[in-house]
Amino acid sequence: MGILNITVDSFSDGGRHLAFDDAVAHARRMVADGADIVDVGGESTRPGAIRVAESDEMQRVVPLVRALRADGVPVSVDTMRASVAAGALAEGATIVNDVSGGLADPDMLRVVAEHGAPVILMHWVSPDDYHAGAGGRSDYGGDVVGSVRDHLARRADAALAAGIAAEDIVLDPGLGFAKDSDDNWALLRDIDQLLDLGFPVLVAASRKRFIGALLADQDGSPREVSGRDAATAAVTSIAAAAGAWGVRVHDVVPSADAVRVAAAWSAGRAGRARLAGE
Ligand code: PMM
Repeated sequence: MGILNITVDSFSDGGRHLAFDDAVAHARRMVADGADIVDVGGESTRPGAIRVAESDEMQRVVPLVRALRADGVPVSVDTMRASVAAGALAEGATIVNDVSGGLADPDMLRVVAEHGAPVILMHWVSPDDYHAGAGGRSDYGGDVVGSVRDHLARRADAALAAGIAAEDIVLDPGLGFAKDSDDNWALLRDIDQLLDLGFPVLVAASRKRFIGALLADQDGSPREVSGRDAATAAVTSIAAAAGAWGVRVHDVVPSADAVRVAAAWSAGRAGRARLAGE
């Protein structure tokens, strides 16, 4: 999944058309580079980000989805708003990616169900539910993996109750959302526990702060964002080998290659098991 974030700046007045064309060209490039789907987002979902007005998000996202679909680009829409999801689905978006897991907008799961669309439900701590953890981290009672797993199981139940088909539900641990580095690495290490819920799992580690922290220099300064893609691809290869359904990344080529490495590696292992009569 290639990331296409449309920021406020890119659509400011004079640059509007240029930014639109750039966005379409970037999406095309990501597909040529090996992305199976392009994730279009018109609102920054970073914790603490100021929310974009609904009409602005619509204006950014819907025409772009229309243009991409006309080009044959498969699209997911990264939104917490049911209205934007509905607008994008009407234009042919294939998947709704809701970082709030259907919690931010009470109409979201119903809208997804009505369209018969797949949904990505991310683990999300609503601003009201922060437990005063340091640095925006939430309190997971010493068991971040169990807490995220149980939360995602409840969100999957809510989606099923809304009428979304089980095979249309994808879960995502929400790396970096109200979590510190240790939390993120624990969730990656124990991805089996999320896979055990029986739904496909999406991993979205690309260029995130915990990758920058891992690669910090001797002074402790995090690696700059532009230097985080090789480590992102390393996460991709391990996640893919562990059975992740997908990865959401900025730089497509290294991760597409990493997925192929993981597939070849796993196929080799399956072949050996067959030869050993396992
Ligand atoms: N992270 C961001 C945006 N959308 N969607 C899903 N499903 N999972 C994520 O972890 C996620 C997301 C924020 O990252 P960005 O600023 O790099 O897009």
